[in-house]
Amino acid sequence: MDCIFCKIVEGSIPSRKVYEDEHVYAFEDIQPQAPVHLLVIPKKHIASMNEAEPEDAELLGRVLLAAKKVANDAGLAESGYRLINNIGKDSGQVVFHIHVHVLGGEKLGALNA
Ligand code: DGP
Repeated sequence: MDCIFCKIVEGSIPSRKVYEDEHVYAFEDIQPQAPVHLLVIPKKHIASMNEAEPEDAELLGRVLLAAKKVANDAGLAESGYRLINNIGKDSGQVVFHIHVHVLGGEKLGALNA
């Protein structure tokens, strides 16, 4: 499987891990768009939310709860933060393995900037 995020999960591409459990992996984005910019991914390869199936419901819930945890661990609970999931080319998705961006640490711009 030629997927950079699968390779990050395996450890064959290095990453700055902030959280890991049996199903979920979270790490720092290599091109941060905010003072805190983390990525939270399921270990299972799913290309995008548009390929997610009903049997992935629990896993996707785990990804969102892990996003909350890493945001809180980064000190963002009080100031707030944004979770983003890009789907397909008009959204700007470039890595086709589901990932939730966790952005915060400053006042964020308009959603459709
Ligand atoms: P998206 O546009 O939603 O597909 O975001 C992909 C993000 O992944 C982008 O913010 C940069 C990040 N990224 C791409 N390659 C790597 C990598 O090898 N390591 C890390 N840590 N982040 C990466």
